[in-house]
Amino acid sequence: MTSEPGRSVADCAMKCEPPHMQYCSAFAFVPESKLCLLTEAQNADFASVAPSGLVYRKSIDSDKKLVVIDGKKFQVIQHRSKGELSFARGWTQYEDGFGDETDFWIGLRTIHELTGSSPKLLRVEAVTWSDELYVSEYSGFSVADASTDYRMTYTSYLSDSSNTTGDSFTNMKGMQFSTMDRDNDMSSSGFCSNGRGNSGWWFNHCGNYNPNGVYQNSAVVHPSTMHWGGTAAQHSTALKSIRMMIHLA
Ligand SMILES: [Ca+2]
Repeated sequence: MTSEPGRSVADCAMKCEPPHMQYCSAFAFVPESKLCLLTEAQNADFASVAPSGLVYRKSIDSDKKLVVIDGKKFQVIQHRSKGELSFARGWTQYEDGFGDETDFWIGLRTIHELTGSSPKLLRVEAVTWSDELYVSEYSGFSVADASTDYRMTYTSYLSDSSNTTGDSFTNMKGMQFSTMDRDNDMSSSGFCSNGRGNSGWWFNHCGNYNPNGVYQNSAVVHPSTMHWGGTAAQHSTALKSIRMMIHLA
C-alpha cells in the first residue's frame, strides 16, 4: 500500500488509474490527513490504517459494471468519462443499451429489471472540471416497464449521504423517458431532447439534469452539455465525468 497527499476522493480516484498507477485496485481518502492510500491488492483492508477513510474498490467484474463503495455493491447503469462515445441515440438504443466497457448506458430494459419490482437506492457521482466530487443518493428508485415508456420514480433525496446543493431531481419524478425520436416530456411546444444534445432522459420541462448530454472538454455552460443539478452555480455547467449506479441489496 502506498500513500500520497490528496485533496479529495476525486483526486485519489485519478491517482488510482493508469498512467499514475498501473494496477491500482482500491483506494481510500483520509480527510483529516488529506492522504490517498492506494493499493494493488484486491481485498486490501484499510480499517487499521484509515478507520475514517472513505474506501473505494475498483470494478470487481471484467466489464467494469460492478463496483464496491464503503462495503456496498453497486451496479453501474451509466458512465461517462471520455468524449468519444456519443450519447445522442434513438429510443431503441436507449432501451437496449449501448457503449463499451467504460462509457455506456446499460439500457432501460435492464434498469427496469433491476428496479421495477424492487426499488433500489440510486447513487450518482459527478466530478466537475475542478476535480470536485458531488454525490447524490435517492432511495426507492424505480423504473417501470416498456408499456409506461419506462416511467421513473423514487422515494426521497438522501441529504445525509449527498453533497449536491439545491436538489431539484423531484422535477423528474413520475416522468416517462424521452429520446431524440420519442417526445414524452412536459413541454407542449418544445422537445427537450433536441435542445439538450439529443440525449435520452426523464425530461420534464425540461429540468436541470442531463447526464446523457454532450461531453465537453471544459466547464462549458449550455443546456446541451452533460450536467447534473446541484454541482455548480449555473446548473448547466459541463461535468468532467459522471456515473449512475444502483445499490444491489
Ligand atoms: Ca414536448
